[in-house]
Amino acid sequence: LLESAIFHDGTSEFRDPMVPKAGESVKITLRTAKDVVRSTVLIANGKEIPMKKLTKVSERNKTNRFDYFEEKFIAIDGINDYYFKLECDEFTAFYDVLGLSTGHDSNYNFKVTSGYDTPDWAKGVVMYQIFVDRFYNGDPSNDVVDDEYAYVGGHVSHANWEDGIADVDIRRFYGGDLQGVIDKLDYLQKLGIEALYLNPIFVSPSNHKYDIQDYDHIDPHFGVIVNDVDDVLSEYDNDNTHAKKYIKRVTDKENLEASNKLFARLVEEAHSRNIRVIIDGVFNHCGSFNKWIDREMIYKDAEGFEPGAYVSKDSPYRNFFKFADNTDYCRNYEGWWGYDTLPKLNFEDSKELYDYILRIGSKWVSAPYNVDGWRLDVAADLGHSKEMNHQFWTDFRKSVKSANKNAIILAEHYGDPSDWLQGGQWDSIMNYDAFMEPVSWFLTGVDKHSDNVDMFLKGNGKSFAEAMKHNMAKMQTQSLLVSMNQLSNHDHSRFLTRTNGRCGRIVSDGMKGAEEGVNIALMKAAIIMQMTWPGAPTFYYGDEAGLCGWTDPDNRRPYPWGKENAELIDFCRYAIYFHSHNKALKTGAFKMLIAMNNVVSFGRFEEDSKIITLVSTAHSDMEVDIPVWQLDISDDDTMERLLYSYEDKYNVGKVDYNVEGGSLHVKI
Ligand code: ARE
Ligand code: CA
Repeated sequence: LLESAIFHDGTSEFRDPMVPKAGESVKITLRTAKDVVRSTVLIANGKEIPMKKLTKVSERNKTNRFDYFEEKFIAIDGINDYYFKLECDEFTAFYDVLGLSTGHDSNYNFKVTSGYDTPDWAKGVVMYQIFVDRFYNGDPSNDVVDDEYAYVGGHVSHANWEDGIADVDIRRFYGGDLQGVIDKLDYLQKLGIEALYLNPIFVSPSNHKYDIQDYDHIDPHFGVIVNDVDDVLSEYDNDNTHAKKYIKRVTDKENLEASNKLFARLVEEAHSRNIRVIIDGVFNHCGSFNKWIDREMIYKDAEGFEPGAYVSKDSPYRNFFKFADNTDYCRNYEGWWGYDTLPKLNFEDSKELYDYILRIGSKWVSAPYNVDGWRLDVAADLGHSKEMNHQFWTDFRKSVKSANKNAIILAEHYGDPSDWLQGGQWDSIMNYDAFMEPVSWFLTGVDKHSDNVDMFLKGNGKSFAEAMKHNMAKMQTQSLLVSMNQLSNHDHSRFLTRTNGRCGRIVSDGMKGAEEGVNIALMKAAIIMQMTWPGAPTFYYGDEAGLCGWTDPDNRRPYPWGKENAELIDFCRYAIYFHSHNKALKTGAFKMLIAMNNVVSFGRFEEDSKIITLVSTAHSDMEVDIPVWQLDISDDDTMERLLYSYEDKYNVGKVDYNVEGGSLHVKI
């Protein structure tokens, strides 16, 4: 009983303020089962503080099943940690982020770092990720043309949107651009999107733009081309010696200025619809086309440019990189994961580079661009040492937040992020471990790459709940509430494809079948979990329209305009609507209610807003009793059904349920 009733987390009803300043007093509330616990002690920052039991029946104890204990502690500078000791008649127990136990491990203290808050707008915000080249072509005049330049040993070319495939050839461009995003803002607003996350948009030769050529400018192929020349490579030019068109396009001042202006307009138009915009920050490495290294010798003969680090050992940018030997034209430099198109930046040896990137960090979140934050690429890789890495992110945060205190900093990170989430560095992460992966295993039995299938994990509610509990414990509440919760993105297979329960990657002979045997009901269940789980639910463009795809590059197919799954889009719109209109789904507390084979149920709650999610992966009907009393829902309450995913049907508020004996009886 105690185990089901006990509750505390870092949300505002249980910790006030949620994030204290140093020296401020923090009120901690602990809920236990009625008349089970004799006394409780709050152990905060090593000090034992006996807690007061509240005597008057409060609004949040309608069921009269709980006791509430309260006490305050004074926040120290830095990390505050705390847990609870409970004295019961027959035993002593402890309560921490993992729950109730008889032996407490200090790794699992509740934690809150003084002053380490995350932007309120980002808590539970509904985001939409756009891979710009593949979203919508709003301006054909800026499209990359056939043979405009050479990239990784071949010529670039223009692809046909109607083909609908993501060509294995990464030199193919579909022509999507910023004007296309502006043109589709109506669609996104109607869908209910509250923030956009754009994959890289700065000048770069690839369609993904993770190899940045110029951090100060939007790529004119995504922006505006005012000045152009008519010239393309001949069949035999496999370097960029004659790439006049490309060079003109990406270095012409007017092109660059017009492109930056268009981006400022995009952000302005998004803001006028209450849609935020965050962009991709790739700072671990730049691209080999960057004037700093200029391996393609794009800038070599252009006016007003210093020689790049590849062109000359005396280049002013030489120490922006690490070279194996001290010669001109040295191909031997460090690249990210060995890719020579992604030369690793050397923050250790160049203060100039360090300051340059910090300036970029603040530039784009300031006027006239006013971007609302950064997604940081391979953030844990940056620098050559741990010390440099943490130092850089500490300074980066200062630079960004002092320019725009509401900007968010979300890092791409695989594995345990806690070293960066203790305050002063990132706000949160792209949430693989405490969202994408467990949800994928539970619903589909397939991992996020579509590389492994494990039918033991499919429908294994227990292992789902355990994985979630441990991984969520690595984030403070204010980080968790802004974590980017995705089902798919540009590095992984699309969720809808994973519902086919199969492995597969694009291989040289072409792997087919990304849409064979997919299961829309599972996709909808996933969307419901995403919309009700703590964090910022983030769609990957096209997922809402039924787009399929194996991992990179097949996950980057052009958006299927005119061929969307309209019913799925409609479903997403409802799901987003409920998310946005129930405060509990943005900032509420989270409690797991059922975790057993095939069935998972959890609740979110805050004041009067209480949402229960029930998911079953079973192939037959079953009846489930959900212990909703754990959210203080009483037998006098009627619960309204909001969304239903089974067999492509959903309805809104049409079914009411009665609560009996503290449980909600549901046939699913
Ligand atoms: C492309 C092709 C490759 C090809 C290469 C060379 O996809 O197959 O070999 O080109 O021509 C960007 C592009 C990619 C591109 C890559 C290199 O988007 O399309 O590859 O640049 O040119 C790990 C990292 C993680 C990283 C992923 C991709 O930890 O940081 O791998 N993600 C970011 C971006 C990428 C981007 C880069 C990094 C480079 O989001 O889009 O790639 O800037 C497990 C592991 C993870 C691993 C993950 C992903 O879960 O735990 O460590 O992530 O798998 O596969
Ligand atoms: Ca275009």
